[in-house]
Order: sequence, then structure tokens, then C-alpha cells
Amino acid sequence: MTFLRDRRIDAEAGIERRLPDECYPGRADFYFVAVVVVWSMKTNRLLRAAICLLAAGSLALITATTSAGEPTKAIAVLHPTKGSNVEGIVTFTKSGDEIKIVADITGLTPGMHGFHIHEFGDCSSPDGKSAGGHFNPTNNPHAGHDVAQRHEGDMGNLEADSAGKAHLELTDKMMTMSGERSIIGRGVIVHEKADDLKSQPVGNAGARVACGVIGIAQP
Ligand SMILES: [Cu+2]
Ligand SMILES: [Zn+2]
Repeated sequence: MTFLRDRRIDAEAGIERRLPDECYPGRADFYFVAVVVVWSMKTNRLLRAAICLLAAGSLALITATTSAGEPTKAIAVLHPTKGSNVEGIVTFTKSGDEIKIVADITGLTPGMHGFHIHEFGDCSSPDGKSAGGHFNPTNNPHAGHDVAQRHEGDMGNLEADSAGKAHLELTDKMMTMSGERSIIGRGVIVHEKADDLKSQPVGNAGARVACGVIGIAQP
């Protein structure tokens, strides 16, 4: 029994010796490990450099989009709708948390004319109706510009003089030039009649006599 057990132990020891033999590192194995370590260190350094570059690039991109993301000036060039001679320019200039609106319109009949930002920057239809309804992202009722609860696009009335010219300056705190409520790409409409500032949904201002699209202007 002792002999058998010894042989078994020898056999097991033999097996144990044979199996680890394949795993014993020779000199070449140490060189291999050294090469792998040096290579991985270099790789890590490269990876670190790449990560730093990516981070710096992302940061630069974020900075650039943050500063360039919100335009500071926008402009709409208004063209006459079919049968109209009304045209002009409206600028929107950001100043702090306000937007200053300056409108210079010609070809009007003397008196008041509804003046709004409409939902779509689409002046393709001859009557300007392709610009849709008043721009109203906050789902408020139609009102005058000086009312807190109003369409974002409600700019009240332009008042034309006897020569048919209107000049209007407004300061707005509701409009933005970025995000979901941005006025960029919307339409500007001048109406045939006065906006009564209360009739829903558009102030009963009649036909559309000029239409323009709000675009980003050179600051
Ligand atoms: Cu309108
Ligand atoms: Zn409105």
C-alpha cells in the first residue's frame, strides 16, 4: 500500500511538475513581458495624450458653441405680398437679457398695422399665409406687446405716417435667439389693418401685406 501510495504521489508529483513546466518563464519570457510593459506604458501615454487632446477639443467645441450658439443679432427683410407695396427691414439685437427690435417699413397706408412674428419662416404663398399663425410657443392668448401673457410673436402695431412710413423701436424680454423658443427662422408679418390687441387668435388685423424671414445677422 505504501509503495502504491508513493508511486501515486510520484505520479501526481510528476504530473504537477510536467504541467507547471510549460508555464515556467524562460529568459525570452521576461524579455517578452518587459516589451509588453514598455509597450503598454507607451500606449497608455499615447492614450493619455489622446484623451487630453479629445478633452481639450471638446472643451474648445463647448466654449465655441456656447459663445457662438446664441446669435446676438438677427434680421428680417420684408417683401410685399401680392398686390402690396409694403416692404422694410426689422432687426433684432440682443442686449443682456433683452432684445431690441427696430423696424423700418414703407409703402403702408397711414395709420396702425398689426405687426407680428409668425410661426413659420415661409413667405412662399402670395398672401403670406404660409407663415402660419402667431408664434406662440408658450400657448398664451393673443395680446399687445406690453402684456405679460401674450404670444411671443406679438409686437403690437406699427404706426405709419402720412407718407406710409413706419418706424418702431421695442424692447422685448420674452424673445430668445436660441432653443425651442428661438425667433430665428420664424416669419415677420405686417398686416393691412390695426391689431386690436385682444381679438383671438390674431387681433383681427386683416390681410398680410409684407412677409420676411428672421435670419442670423452679422453682429
Ligand atoms: Cu400677424
Ligand atoms: Zn398674437
